[in-house]
Amino acid sequence: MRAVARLSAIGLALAASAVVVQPAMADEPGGVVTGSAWFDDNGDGLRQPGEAPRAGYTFLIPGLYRAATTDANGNYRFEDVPAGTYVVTMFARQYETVFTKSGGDSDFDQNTLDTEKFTLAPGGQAGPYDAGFVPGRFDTAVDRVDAPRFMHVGDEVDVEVTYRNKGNQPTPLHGHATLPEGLTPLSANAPVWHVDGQRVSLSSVYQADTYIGESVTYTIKARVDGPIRRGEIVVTAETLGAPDVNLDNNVKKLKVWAF
Ligand SMILES: [Ca+2]
Ligand SMILES: [Ca+2]
Repeated sequence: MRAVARLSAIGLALAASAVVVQPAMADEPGGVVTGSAWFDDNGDGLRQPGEAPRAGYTFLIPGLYRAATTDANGNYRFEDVPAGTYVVTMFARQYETVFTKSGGDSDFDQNTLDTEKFTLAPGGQAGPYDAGFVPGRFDTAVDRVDAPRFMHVGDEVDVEVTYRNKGNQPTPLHGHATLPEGLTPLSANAPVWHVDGQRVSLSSVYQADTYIGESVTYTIKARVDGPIRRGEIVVTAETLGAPDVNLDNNVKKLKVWAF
């Protein structure tokens, strides 16, 4: 399992801006980059007849600091683009509508939100880089809670919590773990964590995303301060700023004993 925090779209746009843009010579003609946006009704990554264009979607070429918005027919167009190597990406991160799967008619990666890199010759043409959209679906889950089931007073133990991104877009992973009386949380290895009594908040750092299907595991260090009889470790997953479409996988519990 990879537990990787990645930059958000904004971070990616800034990182991509480090790509060197060859300035056009005065007599070099500019190039054109085109594409379109549509709504992928059946979510198959292919554009069937009847799947409607999307107007008003704005795309960005990060190294150029230039944006283009789709017209009523769903088409966007960058003109006078100097020769160079680029990607096209979303201008601003969206959550309500996200990219459909790529590899068919949609050229934008669901996780990086970028097209593949392409090189534009002087006066050249690139594209069309087409973007299919589907409704955004946030689904974070508690995949696993692990700790010694039988502990001894005085032990220091690890409580491992694994969260997984089961939605259709990159997202930070957050949650809480509440330990039973007798098991005192000391610290956690999450990028952002906080202990409040028996409750530990766990979070990937602000705007760090976990890719679709990926998981992160956080380890809580705890000390057994007293006997525990059928105590429960309760772990919850939470989304930030968007409803989770499946709440059934947001809680996991583990029974523990200490003597
Ligand atoms: Ca389709
Ligand atoms: Ca969920």
